[in-house]
Formats: sequence, structure tokens, C-alpha cells
Amino acid sequence: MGDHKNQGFQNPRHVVKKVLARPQHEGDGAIVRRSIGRGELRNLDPFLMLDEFSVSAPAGFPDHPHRGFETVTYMLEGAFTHQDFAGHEGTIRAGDLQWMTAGRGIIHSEMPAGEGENKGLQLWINLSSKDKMMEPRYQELQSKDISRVEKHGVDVRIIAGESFGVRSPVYTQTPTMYLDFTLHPGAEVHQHIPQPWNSFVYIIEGEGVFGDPNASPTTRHHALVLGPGDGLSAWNRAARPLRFVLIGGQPLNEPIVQYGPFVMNAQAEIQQAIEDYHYCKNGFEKAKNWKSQPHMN
Ligand code: FJE
Ligand code: FE
Repeated sequence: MGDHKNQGFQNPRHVVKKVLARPQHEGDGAIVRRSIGRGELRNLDPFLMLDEFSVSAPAGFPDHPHRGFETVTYMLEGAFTHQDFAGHEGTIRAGDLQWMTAGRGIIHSEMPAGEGENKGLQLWINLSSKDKMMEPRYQELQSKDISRVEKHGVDVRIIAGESFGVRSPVYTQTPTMYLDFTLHPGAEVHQHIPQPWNSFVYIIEGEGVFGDPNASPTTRHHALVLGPGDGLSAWNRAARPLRFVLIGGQPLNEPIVQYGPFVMNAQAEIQQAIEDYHYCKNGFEKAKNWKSQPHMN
């Protein structure tokens, strides 16, 4: 639960690792800043990847498959259009959310739809062995449908989980929290995080002090991995707004075998995924003769 009181935690979480997400090429001509999923931070159970993307047409992420995890796309600026092999299609804009549970299989395209730079965050959340082959599912929320709380210079958008007593309607197959905080100059926040969960912060804008009031400030494009404890405290001592996401999840504690867009528990299951994709079976049936429509720009 979010806490508006000026008090910390019995057992505050401290920053145990700081990673700068440097730009790298992905998809078709796209640039992403990867924090989780890069060499220094392979994964943070249950999280497999966090990319901050900034893409302008004609670059993008053309037709590609997924199996065994969820992709969560949260737009910061501009728009992105998705199309999948089951006929699901839509455009998400700044503040909108697409929570896609790929389960046994999705093939889709994700392409920029706005002029100029189209920016957002894409998080990959692993699914437990019992859920990896579930039916695919989408949860889409427009910006106006995402709950927001403003209190004492703190503005939080509740994408998943709960803050300040307000709960997101998003169902998280793997228990997850995802909060988008803006702290105005001078503001601070104390956010509860369930004890056994792994958690991290990713800074979008401004600079902030995290975990320990005496820590030095961290700027944008950095991920901060949090150690054990019952919550995170953050302070904005700068003259401009601080925006960051706080993401936490219950670890699965299962073996991870990843081959690009397929994430399973064993090598044999990866072989199976490659075969299923190749022969359009076990969840990839609709791949037969499917291609995304050309994009408007
Ligand atoms: C993918 C390479 C990729 N980060 N951020 C390999 F680029 C992708 C992929 C994405 C992606 C898509 C969006 Cl909209 C935003 C992203 C990687 O699509 F899935 C594999 N396997
Ligand atoms: Fe994708």
C-alpha cells in the first residue's frame, strides 16, 4: 500500500545494483535501452527484460512470435499499433497499456503509429511452468482508465498492484506490481513492497534519491535493483519533476531457458517451441498464411 506519511519502513529496501541502459539496435531499425536482459542483469526473477524504446517509422518490430511469458507495453509518448495472427489489432497512445499474456503462442507486429519518436517501456514477465502453455490473453487499458492518486506532491498511476489504497484492475498471472510515480520538487514517497518479491526502479525523467536518504541521486535511463525489505522510500530534492516506475514481482524460482522470443524451463521445450512455430501447431496454428497488414506510415 502507498504511504503518504512522512515515515519510512522498519526494514527499508536499499539499492543493491545500478545499471545504465545504453542504446542498442533491436527489431527492424529500432533503438532500445535495455536494462533487465542485458549482460550485467540477465534477469531479475520473474522479470526477463525491460526496454525503453524510442522508435520512428519505418523502424519497428515486424511479425515475430512469443511463447512462455507476458509482454507489457506502456506508452510514454506517441503511439504504437499492434496486429496479431488471431485478428487482434489496436493502437496504444501515451499513458495507455497493453498487457499481453503470450502463453502458448502469439505472433504479432508492433509498429510506430505516430509522427516523430514513439516512446514507451516494454517489460517481459516470465510465466510459471503451469502457465507457459495457457491460452493467450490481452488486457488493454486506456490512459483515462488507469487509476491515479495525487497526494503531497506525489502523483502515482497504478498500472498493476496497489498504491495509496487503490488497486489496478489488471490481472497479473505472475503476481506483479507496476507503479508510475511522478514526484514534484521536494516530494517524497514511501511505497510498500511485499517482502519476498524482487523489485527495481527505472528512472524516466529527472533525478531522485532512492532507498537511503544519504544516497547520491540517480538520473534517467538507469535501473536500480532493490535489496530485501518491506518498502521503498524515494526523494526528489531537485528543482524539476522526477518520474520513475517501480516494478516488483514474486519470483518463480524455476529454471529459465530462453531462445529469443521463446522462454521455457528446459531445452527440449525450446526445441518443441521452434518446431511448433515452424509447423504452425500447438498454439501457432493461425500462423498459416498470416502476415500483418502494411502500416500507414
Ligand atoms: C523480440 C528482438 C526484438 N523490445 N520493445 C527479438 F526487438 C523483439 C521485440 C522487442 C520489442 C517490441 C516493442 Cl513494441 C518494444 C521491444 C524488444 O519485439 F521480441 C525479439 N524476440
Ligand atoms: Fe512482441
